[in-house]
Amino acid sequence: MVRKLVEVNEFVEIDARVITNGEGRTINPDKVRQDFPILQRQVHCKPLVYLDNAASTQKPQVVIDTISNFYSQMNSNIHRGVHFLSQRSTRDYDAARRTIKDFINAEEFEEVIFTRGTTESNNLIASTYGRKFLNEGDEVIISEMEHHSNIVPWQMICEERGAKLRVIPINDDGELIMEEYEKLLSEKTKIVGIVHVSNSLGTINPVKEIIKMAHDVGAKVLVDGAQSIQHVAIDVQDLDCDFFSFSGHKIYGPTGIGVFYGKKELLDAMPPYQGGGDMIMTVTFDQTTFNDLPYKFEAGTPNIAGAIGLGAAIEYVQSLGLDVIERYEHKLLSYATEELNKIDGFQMIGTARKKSSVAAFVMDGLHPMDIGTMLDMEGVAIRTGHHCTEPLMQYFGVPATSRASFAFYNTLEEVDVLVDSIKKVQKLLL
Ligand code: 7TS
Repeated sequence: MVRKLVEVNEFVEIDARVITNGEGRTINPDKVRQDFPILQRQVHCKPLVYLDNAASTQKPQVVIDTISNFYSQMNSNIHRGVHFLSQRSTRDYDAARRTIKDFINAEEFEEVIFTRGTTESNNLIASTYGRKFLNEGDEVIISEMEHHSNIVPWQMICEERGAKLRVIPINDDGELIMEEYEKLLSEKTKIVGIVHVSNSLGTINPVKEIIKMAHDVGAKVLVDGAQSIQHVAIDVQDLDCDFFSFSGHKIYGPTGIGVFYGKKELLDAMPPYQGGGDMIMTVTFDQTTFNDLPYKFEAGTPNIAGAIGLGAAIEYVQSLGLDVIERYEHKLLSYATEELNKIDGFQMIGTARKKSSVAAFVMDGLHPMDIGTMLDMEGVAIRTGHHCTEPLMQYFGVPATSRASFAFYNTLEEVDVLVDSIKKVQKLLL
């Protein structure tokens, strides 16, 4: 039964499973699951329990339909034709950029650049901003919990430019040691690259504070938002980040499309990433002048259907509301943490006070690969391995973990299936 709601943004649990906020926005898992066709399927004759959302999320019907409609009704290249289809696809491509601008609260349309994903975004920033502004003796700070895509591009550019890579250490709960970060900062620091939410631990880092501290020494900050964009409301102006990167496929959109946000004055000062069509104003054999933002960074035919599909995904998320999503997922994670911790021999890797949607663990006497393979036979999809964070695995002294990662379409009952399946594996293998 729905209780009377008094205050806007007050959260109310209608029953054990459904959450609504003061504006009447509701996450009812039974209802939202209907939007995702793949969630209705079976795997190995068992209902699919999809808990690999940190790797990639499933797509709602509206995203599938948007992509299908693009190819069946609108397909054409953008920015190049006077004909109807080209103008329509250009309009929708730009509309998707506007949707993203509003979603992350960028000041300008031109500050949202389409890429292939977070990996390409991070590489783009290192290769353009890094190559132009890093010099011998400068320093780049990253953290011990970065994804390889926010380590390797910086390692490569530091080597090329004679700069030094410094690393913020973490504690045993998987939280950044902020005092150590403060000690690393100096006038030599030019760039800080920091993950917002760790894909391997779920830790939510205090990015606003990190950014403020970096700015105090004159450094610029890239926030890797691959794991935050789908879970936490992002306001790039409030964060005051210089760059923010994310992938479409982690926020219920298509693969092969992503975004890099940058402050306009920095984008203007940066050289292009790739040369080719669309990124130029004029070309002669002597000289090329570059196009305006955002096109300066979008050489060649982009992933038009992907961008439009991502716009649809973000509109879908907005229609649900990130505040209720966040609240619902918090409830799932708390329940999962409580129930998993009751299993003998279970050890959570990543016990930060502020966490989002990730339960990574090791089990006494069981290899993560065996856990993942046997859970799969129960229809439960989790991820096992180093999750592209090898230095983090080295810190915890494990070669790999098992990781269940949640989305708003997961249910408390699916957490029960996960827990029961792990116990079954123990019974069979120990
Ligand atoms: N940064 C973080 C924090 C990530 O979690 C990932 C992907 C990336 C960057 C790279 O994103 P991509 O879309 O360019 O590949 N993380 C994962 C994961 O945890 N399991 O599979 C991919």
